[in-house]
Amino acid sequence: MTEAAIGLGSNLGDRRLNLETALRELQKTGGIDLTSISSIYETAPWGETDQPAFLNACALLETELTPQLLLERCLAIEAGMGRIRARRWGPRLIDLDVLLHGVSNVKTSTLTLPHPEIQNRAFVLAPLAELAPDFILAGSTIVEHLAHTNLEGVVRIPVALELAS
Ligand code: PH2
Ligand code: MG
Ligand code: MG
Repeated sequence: MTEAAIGLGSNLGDRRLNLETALRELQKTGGIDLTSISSIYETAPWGETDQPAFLNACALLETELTPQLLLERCLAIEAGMGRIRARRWGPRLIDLDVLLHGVSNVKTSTLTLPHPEIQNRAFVLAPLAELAPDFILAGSTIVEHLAHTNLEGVVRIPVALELAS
């Protein structure tokens, strides 16, 4: 079993329900055991700023799946929930990004691990710092990266994600 981290985001529809549905789908997957879920953060859109605010969160899981199979499962959950891929960085019902898979370093045409943008994105660092504060990425821990990040527009929501259906 390998510990992996997933980043979740939604800025269309019932955003919290979308995050919860995706987490339930992950949990139902053979070879995946969710172990912890971060707080939810409401975050200003990054990249393309003319779109609704996101809810972001992170989850840790224990998995028997390879990085590629975990990615494929995430993409299948997104598609099953009705995500339509329109613009890069545009609005989305659900986005599931594989952030970390143990200490794997992967670089294929479809997947790079660790996710190359973790340390540049406050909406990933804030939730991930709750779950993996001491994980070292590019020579610094997640909390150290977070300390050097502008947290403007990143607000922790004091309501936990609910997995029970
Ligand atoms: N995801 C994007 C583009 N911009 N901005 C925020 N705040 N949160 C996201 O999850 C996000 C984004 C593309 O995946
Ligand atoms: Mg993303
Ligand atoms: Mg994605």
